[in-house]
Amino acid sequence: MEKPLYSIRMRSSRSERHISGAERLAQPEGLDALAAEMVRRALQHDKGQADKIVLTLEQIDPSEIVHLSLPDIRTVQATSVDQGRAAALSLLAAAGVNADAALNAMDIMSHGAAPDGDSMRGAMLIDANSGRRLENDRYRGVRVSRMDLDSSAEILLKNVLEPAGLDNTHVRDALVLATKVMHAPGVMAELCWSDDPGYTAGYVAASSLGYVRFPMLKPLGEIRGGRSFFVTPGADLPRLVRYLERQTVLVDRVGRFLPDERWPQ
Ligand code: WAQ
Ligand code: MG
Repeated sequence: MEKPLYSIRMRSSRSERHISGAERLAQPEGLDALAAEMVRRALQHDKGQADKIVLTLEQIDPSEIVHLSLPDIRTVQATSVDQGRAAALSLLAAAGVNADAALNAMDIMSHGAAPDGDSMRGAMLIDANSGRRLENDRYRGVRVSRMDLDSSAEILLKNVLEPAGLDNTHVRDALVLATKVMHAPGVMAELCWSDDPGYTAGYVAASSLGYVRFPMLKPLGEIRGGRSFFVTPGADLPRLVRYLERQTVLVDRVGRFLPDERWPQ
């Protein structure tokens, strides 16, 4: 008999404002340590100390797990935020996203994608041709959940990231989320940058490109961040959202870590 597996999720807020979230998978004996780590993260966040922390733990059916490999990790060193964003747009176009749709999504993210001008709690869904927003709730968006690395991939990834000075939860969590998203039925590409004021990096991910990091995709101190999932026109949206929110994904292999690239080339 396989050991049971649990999904553990955290979301934290202050005065009803979203601060942070996290999602992991673990066997029962690993849950208390993960819960403690999540509570610590929520209390020490760059965006302020949470006054409400919600933890959800749910057992998962082990027969429903999909196993995936991490993509190749690339880093594009641009000379400024504007150059980084220009490089990100050119990669999104290379992945098949309409140029106006990509530019519009980037513009919405930089102004705060929620109706009140704040960051959303989850991701926007953007039609990759028309640029139309498809998510039902523009405050929440779609939150990707039920994904993690298995213990051997965890160690392999650490060995890859540590020498590059990138062994932190931002990179780890973003890689796992991007891996799940790039295998989603109907997602062409993803654009992301953090909403944490002290973390300026972001990425473009697509199965044709890998995970392409940009160390400076927003100015230091900026709290507006977000995610855009560019959706293939005609995709089955309920099926896509169900996959993103509910399909259990365990990442059990790592990809390559490629040398830095420069932009402009
Ligand atoms: N599902 C969907 N959207 C999410 C999720 C999720 N589980 N978690 C966060 N978001 C959205 C939400 O709008 C946040 O405001 C935004 O993404 C940013 O979240 O290689 O740290 O957790 O150096 O702040 C990327 C670069 C870091 C890492 C991303 O995102 C690297 C990051 P954060
Ligand atoms: Mg954040």
